[in-house]
Amino acid sequence: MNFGRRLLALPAIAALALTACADGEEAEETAVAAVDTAPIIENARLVLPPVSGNPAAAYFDITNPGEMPLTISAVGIDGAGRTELHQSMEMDGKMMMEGMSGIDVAPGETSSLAPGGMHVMAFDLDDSVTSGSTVEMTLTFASGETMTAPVAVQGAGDER
Ligand SMILES: [Cu+2]
Repeated sequence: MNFGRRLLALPAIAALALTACADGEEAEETAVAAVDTAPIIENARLVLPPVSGNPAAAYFDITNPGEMPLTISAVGIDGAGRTELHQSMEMDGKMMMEGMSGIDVAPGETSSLAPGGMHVMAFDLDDSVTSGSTVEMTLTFASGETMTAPVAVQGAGDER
């Protein structure tokens, strides 16, 4: 019977897969730490546009409890045809938006996407995305890892 041996072998394989891109001696520690250092998403909301057909904006706070910098490279939102990461800024007295290639979250820090600042612009919203509903967003990190979080859908006039 080598059933028991097989069970013991599984964690070792998992650790190898997780640490494929970590270097050398700290590899095993990194794998263990990864379990406790998943980013924390809070306050996620998608604010519908005042005019139907215009893009919506999603905001959230993300905390990085880990010891390595995190970079969000994309945020997908269920029910949106496509999304872009934007940064709002004032230019010549007008609010403008510019595309961002990624959003950094330093170790131990929280980055906030909020009105007037960074946001996820959601285009081509499905009619099923209505105020009071919940949609799922999927964050993709520069490392290639992904995570999902629920997003509360709010009407244009609701408090952000
Ligand atoms: Cu925008």
